[in-house]
Amino acid sequence: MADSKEVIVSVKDKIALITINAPKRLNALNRKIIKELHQCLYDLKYDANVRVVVITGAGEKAFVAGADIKEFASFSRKQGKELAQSGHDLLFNKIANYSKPVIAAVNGFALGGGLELAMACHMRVATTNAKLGQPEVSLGLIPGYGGTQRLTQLIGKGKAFEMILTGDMITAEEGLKLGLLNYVVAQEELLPKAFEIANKTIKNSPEALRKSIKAINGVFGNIGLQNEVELFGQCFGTSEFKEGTQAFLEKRKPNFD
Ligand code: DAK
Repeated sequence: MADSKEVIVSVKDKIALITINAPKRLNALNRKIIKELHQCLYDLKYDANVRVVVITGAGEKAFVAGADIKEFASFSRKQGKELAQSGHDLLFNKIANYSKPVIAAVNGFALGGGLELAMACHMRVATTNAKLGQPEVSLGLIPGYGGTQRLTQLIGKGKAFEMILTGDMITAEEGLKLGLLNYVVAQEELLPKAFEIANKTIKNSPEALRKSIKAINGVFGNIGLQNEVELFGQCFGTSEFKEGTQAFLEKRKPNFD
């Protein structure tokens, strides 16, 4: 099984716990982490001792505060599109279509690619201090890992427009009301609650679970995701993307006038 410094896996009582372990940069996703997560999920898929997967972030501040802005700030339009596609293929669609239930245990900020990761999971439990948002427009980008599609599917068009176009974060309580989160609990209850749900699925037929996931996903097509990849790629190479990412790195507000 792939175990490394930035992605840690432990298995107990048929539940695999994957921890993204880069708390100094709030568990921001870079290419290395995406690859490691992909490898873990691949291994766990064929591990007969594992019936359900829980994904969380290290520390008490963030689940994942987005894709690693330092890494993607220099990407070209071509790289942006290619990497959006490979991110979908390697991780986000893999999770959404995984043959075993996947639960996100959201322990703090879930922003941009972090919220997209949580939304690719089949269920989400969060701590009371969690903050959820798609702030990509402040960087001159659109959500590129399925956010325009999965957020709209989960909370409806009106609220998805509001979250994506304002880039505002919402609280865990609001996320619960909108149906973006399944449960909100205190920090110390996060993993116990995720494991409680996991255990409820474990007692059921694995084949029926696999087919249920497939059937539910069948409600939604893939055309929207393809469209998102194309539009996301177009954002790279624009002067607004340069300004947005530069402003973040320089710790100032962007100027899109
Ligand atoms: N990337 C890189 N570093 C990050 C980061 C991120 N997304 N988020 C936080 N950090 C780093 C900070 O730079 C800081 O590092 P140092 O300055 O200490 O070296 C450290 O984590 C602690 O963060 P703060 O000092 O900012 O902590 P605060 O409590 O003051 O603020 C915050 C917490 C979560 C509100 C703030 O860190 C923040 O606004 N973070 C950025 C949120 C954000 O905009 N996330 C990115 C959304 S865009 C792609 C596909 C998809 C995407 C991109 C590319 N391709 C296929 C190419 C998706 C894009 C996104 O996710």
